[in-house]
Amino acid sequence: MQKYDHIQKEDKKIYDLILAEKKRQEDGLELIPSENYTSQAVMEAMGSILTNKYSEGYAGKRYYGGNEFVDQVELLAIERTKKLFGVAHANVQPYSGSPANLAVYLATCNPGDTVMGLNLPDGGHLTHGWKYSATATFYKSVPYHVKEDGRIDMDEVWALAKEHKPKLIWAGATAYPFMYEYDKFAEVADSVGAYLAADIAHVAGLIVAGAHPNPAPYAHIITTTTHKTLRGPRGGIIMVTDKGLAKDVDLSKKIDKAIIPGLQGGPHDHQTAAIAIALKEASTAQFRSYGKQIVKNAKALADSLKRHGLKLVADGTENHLMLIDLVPTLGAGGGILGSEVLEVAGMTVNKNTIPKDPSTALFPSGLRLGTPALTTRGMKEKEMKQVGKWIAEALAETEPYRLPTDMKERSIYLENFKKEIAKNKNLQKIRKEIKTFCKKYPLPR
Ligand code: DSN
Repeated sequence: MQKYDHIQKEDKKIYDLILAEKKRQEDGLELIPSENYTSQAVMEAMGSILTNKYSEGYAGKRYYGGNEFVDQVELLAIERTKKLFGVAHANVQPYSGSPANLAVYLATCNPGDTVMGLNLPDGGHLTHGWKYSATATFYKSVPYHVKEDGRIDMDEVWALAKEHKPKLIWAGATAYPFMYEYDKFAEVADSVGAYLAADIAHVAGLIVAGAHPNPAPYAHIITTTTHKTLRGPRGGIIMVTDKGLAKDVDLSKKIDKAIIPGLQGGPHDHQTAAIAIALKEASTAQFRSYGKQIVKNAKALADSLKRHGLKLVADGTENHLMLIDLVPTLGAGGGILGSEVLEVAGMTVNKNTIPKDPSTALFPSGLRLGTPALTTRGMKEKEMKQVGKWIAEALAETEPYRLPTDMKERSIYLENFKKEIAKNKNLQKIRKEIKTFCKKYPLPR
């Protein structure tokens, strides 16, 4: 395990906080579906001397000298991306997923052009045109939605695309328990002449493992973060497919220009090296079985939750994540109560809207959870049964509580609720059991 001797000498406060966070990650169950544990090799690259360098521009065309080695690092990351996802071009410089997506708008749209993406409360991402995001300030956002059964309403996507003639359509989400139907999105985008951008941030690792369809034959552009199921450092990648180049021969150049000079300055070379390492790791047979196990574990966890009486959006999952609908047990807005009790019991999830949520995005009625991080720790279906049981037992402790509808009452109520559950004996018992259980599943060494 990584040592932090120098930090200990230089800055004891930060050292103590890092160790406390390390303990938190070791002792608890990480169920946030967008989080994961990177390898030590990835972390070493993140802490390497590459962080000292400025490299504005691209390999062979930098604005600064001294980039002969950085060029090779970046070219390796690019080649590995192209091979792994079967794409024609890759830009590995986006600082993370949101700037990667914004660069796609810059490359394909003019301010005011119409774009379509999944509505945020329906599971979509901020950068797919949510009303408070820059992507809706500078572009005309026409969101599409999911149906009662939780699946994307493709009839609505067709109707909106025909009516509004978008320049860009996003396929992707952050809280969607189904596989993405890239082929169907391609039919719509092609029929109205729109660019189709697949945001695969959540499922990139599953795609590489063959546990989810690859959008490369259907989309013009693919974006991803590198730190979710792909298990790399925090970062982003934009890919251009053969189909993208067939639509617009200059698309790769437009994407590269949108990143620099359009949006960013110097790339984070230490991050690029760590991404390259993660891509190498992701090309192994071991990673393929990891990705497949994520999905098996998600199904096992969903089954366990249902057996213990919890309601799931879409009644389960086809990928790495699921959404618990708390309306039957906690009423509207119960997500905050659910996520707090789980936290006290040693399980980290995030409160999330559910389709047609009767409450708001700030006080949603569901919980989003997934299996990428637990699978990295080596847990399998058997362990998921136990995790589901703990989740149900912990959520049962919310029984006496209901979120007040009056907004003023809410903050005092939540304050008291947090004080009470912090002392809850049943939650403390689960936390202790989880801590013991976690010792058998160490973080990557
Ligand atoms: N914040 C990410 C997630 O949790 O899904 C999306 O960017």
